[in-house]
Amino acid sequence: MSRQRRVQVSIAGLVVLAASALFLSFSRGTRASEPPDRVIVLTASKYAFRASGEAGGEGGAAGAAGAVGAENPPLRLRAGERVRVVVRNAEEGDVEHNFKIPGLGVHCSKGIAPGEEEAVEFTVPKDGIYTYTCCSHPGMGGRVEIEGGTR
Ligand SMILES: [Cu+2]
Repeated sequence: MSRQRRVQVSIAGLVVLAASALFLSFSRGTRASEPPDRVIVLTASKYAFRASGEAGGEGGAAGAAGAVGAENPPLRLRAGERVRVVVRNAEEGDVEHNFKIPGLGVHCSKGIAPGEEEAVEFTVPKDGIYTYTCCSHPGMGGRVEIEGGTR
């Protein structure tokens, strides 16, 4: 092996090492973000939210995963849990929706176009009654209730 060839081989080795280090740091970063305790899918159509997933509570949001429940159901959550809400826009017309929970750090983002979705995450506080709404259509939305809360 000539000296030049050896230099080329070690450069290739360095590139591979750097690439794997980069890959490892990325995958570690992904693992570090903990999965939420609960995932709720809110589907917006006909100017109302409907829930599927583990939104909890009888008479509230859909009990069984995948079932579609009442319009603008209360979201019954447990104090301290990490919740991910996926908001899907299923309007047939050209209507954008949006999502916020004042008081829980979930602010309006850009509009969600029909066929698109957006996810938000928050940690449920110890108590309180909050409301979720569409930012553009205040009539869309319901209560966020905290089980085991002090009020
Ligand atoms: Cu809306």
